Amino acid sequence: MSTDFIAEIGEATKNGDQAAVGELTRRALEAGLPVERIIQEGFIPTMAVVGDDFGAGRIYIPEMLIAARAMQAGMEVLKPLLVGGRVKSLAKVVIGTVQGDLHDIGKNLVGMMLEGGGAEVIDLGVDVPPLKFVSAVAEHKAQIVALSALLTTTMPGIGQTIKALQEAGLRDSVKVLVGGAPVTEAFARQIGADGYGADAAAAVKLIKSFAK
Ligand code: B1M
Repeated sequence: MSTDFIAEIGEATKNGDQAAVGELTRRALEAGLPVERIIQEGFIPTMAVVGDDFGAGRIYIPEMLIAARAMQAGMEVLKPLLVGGRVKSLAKVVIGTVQGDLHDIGKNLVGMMLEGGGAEVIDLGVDVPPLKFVSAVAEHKAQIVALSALLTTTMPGIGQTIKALQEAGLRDSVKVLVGGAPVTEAFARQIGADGYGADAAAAVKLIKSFAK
């Protein structure tokens, strides 16, 4: 029975049926499926298929966008369970998708999981210029900056943000965590980040180690 929910959530996400995704996600939770399974087995592989279909020219941007919106409808249902209700903040984290990049699903998931892990998250959204990250770090006295990039063409925005933090004299007071599909551990090291998260769970683990 539980496998059917996962398959149905995947199918409805791929078809961009927001109402069905929301409803199926709610029903899957009621049936006892863990949140992590719904994300890891339902949403993420579906978006990978959507990406492959786009890459192969089988679908176009509108279809990719409606699938993303459908996944977001499901994530809205899961959000209260991911975020929980912490009182004491583990760390203040400024998060955003770098300049030129409009992808936000992975970044939102990382943000939600970080909140769930006890961090206070200041989300700057998408297409965030380096200086906006710098101002937010200064304003909120954040201990961590989390930078997401989904395009190979926007990955340099990560390095530019690190440079802007250096120029503002803030680099030593923050840890920089980076991630996103094209980002690798080697790239993170090369541009001088403090950590690389392959997925949202890895990002939370790293933040916890930074906060120690
Ligand atoms: Co775009 N897109 N897209 N897209 N899109 C990709 C990324 C792509 C791989 C598709 C493909 O061609 N196969 C490709 C990039 C190729 C490349 O550069 N390597 C691509 C392209 C080319 C484009 C456009 C350029 C298309 C065009 O216009 N010709 C365009 C660019 C727009 C822009 O940003 N300026 C574009 C547009 C879009 C939409 C707007 C239609 C939509 C985004 C909607 C939205 O986000 N609100 C979209 C989508 C949906 C995708 C795919 C299909 C799915 C992305 C996603 O949400 N995945 C994607 C294909 C793919 O990734 N397989 C694709 C689910 C999400 C949970 O995973 O974001 O990877 P992800 O996050 C993961 C990890 O990466 C990690 O944790 C998450 C999982 O736990 N993670 C972090 C992410 N950030 C992290 C930060 C961390 C740590 C971990 O620490 C800070």
